Amino acid sequence: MEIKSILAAIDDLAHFSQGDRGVTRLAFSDEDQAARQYIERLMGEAGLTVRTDPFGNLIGRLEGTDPKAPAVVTGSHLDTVPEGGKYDGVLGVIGGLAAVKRLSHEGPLTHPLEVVAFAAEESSRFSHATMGSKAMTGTANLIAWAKARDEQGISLAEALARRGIDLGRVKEAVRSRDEIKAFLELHIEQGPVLERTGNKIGIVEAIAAPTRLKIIVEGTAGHSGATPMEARQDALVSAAMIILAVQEIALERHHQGTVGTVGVLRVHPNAMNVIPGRVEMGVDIRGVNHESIIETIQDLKDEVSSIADSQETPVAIEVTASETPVALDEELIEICEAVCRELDVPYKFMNSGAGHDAMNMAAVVPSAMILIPCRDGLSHNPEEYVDAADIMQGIDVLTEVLRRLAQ
Ligand code: HGY
Ligand code: MN
Ligand code: MN
Repeated sequence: MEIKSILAAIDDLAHFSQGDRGVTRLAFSDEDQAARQYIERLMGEAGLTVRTDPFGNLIGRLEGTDPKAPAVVTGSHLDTVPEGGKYDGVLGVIGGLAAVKRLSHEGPLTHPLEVVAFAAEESSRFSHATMGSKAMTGTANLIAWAKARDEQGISLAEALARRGIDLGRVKEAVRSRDEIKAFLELHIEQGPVLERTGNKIGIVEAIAAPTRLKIIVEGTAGHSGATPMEARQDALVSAAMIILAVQEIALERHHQGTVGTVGVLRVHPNAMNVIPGRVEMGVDIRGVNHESIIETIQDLKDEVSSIADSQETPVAIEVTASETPVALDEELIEICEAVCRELDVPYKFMNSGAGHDAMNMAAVVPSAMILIPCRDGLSHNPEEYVDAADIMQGIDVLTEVLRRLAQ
């Protein structure tokens, strides 16, 4: 029975993970490689021809009756955040494959169908998000990628070389816009809206894009016991004030859909008896209202400089990513809506707070996203969970939309 094999595949993939809490399958890790090989096998068994592009994107293809017709593409990613869930990204790859398999049993459609497992969608390892789809759409930041290193100091180039991929050839992964007719991504919502409103499908109108900052606070390391309180430049105290400022400033703009998070905090030398001399923070600001994001960043810069002055701890701010929110394709959105209506599936138009490969694909080809609810809106968390019935409903809608686009 189809749902059984889909759930089994999701569970199998969850075993390709490091550690014992949730799923940890970082980009180009051994676990990621094992997951890709697993998907490659499933694609082959489904009768797709499989290739890996010059950046490591895995592409399964089912020919149509017209070999010159542009492909209708679906897919998502297999890599995860540390201690993440087992559905983020995986649902779009397994669900996309299930949809194409269903269509393959009905006989060939005009357009070829493709299922893509994009490489390195999560920024967790190399601090750059959605790298595979950026490589495919020619929007890779090659200068920044050449400098990218993970926590262990392994460069992106080395990590790729271990997989037989040459970073110097990433440009060869670019696909021309006439190769692809449309891109559709099935994904879990990663937030609480669908569950709260009792809808089963989210039709995405716009995808929030991240603006990311690296903030470095320079204090003065000192003896925690012998240094009087009034004689300190404690970098972590300043950092704590900045963290609260991020929250307050983002809360003021919450009504515009802007959110702010400090997800990375590195304290040096991180010793109990040393006043922190230096702190590095990673700040993630998201939203679909570009104006609001710009104002949020400006307010934060003003607040940081006054904290730096009052605490006598100089602060440097580096913008490490500044992507613009993306509106998805109106025609595809209409098709998704028509299919939901015909299948009598309760749906809601919404924005995606999370970033996705569809953001980059939308720059080149008509793209759309359909979301399914996740329990309590939890994601990037070992407790991430979606109902089997919701998975099947998402695949039903995806299959029907793909059919209409490919026939
Ligand atoms: O960070 C994100 O939005 C997603 O997990 N790629
Ligand atoms: Mn994610
Ligand atoms: Mn994802």
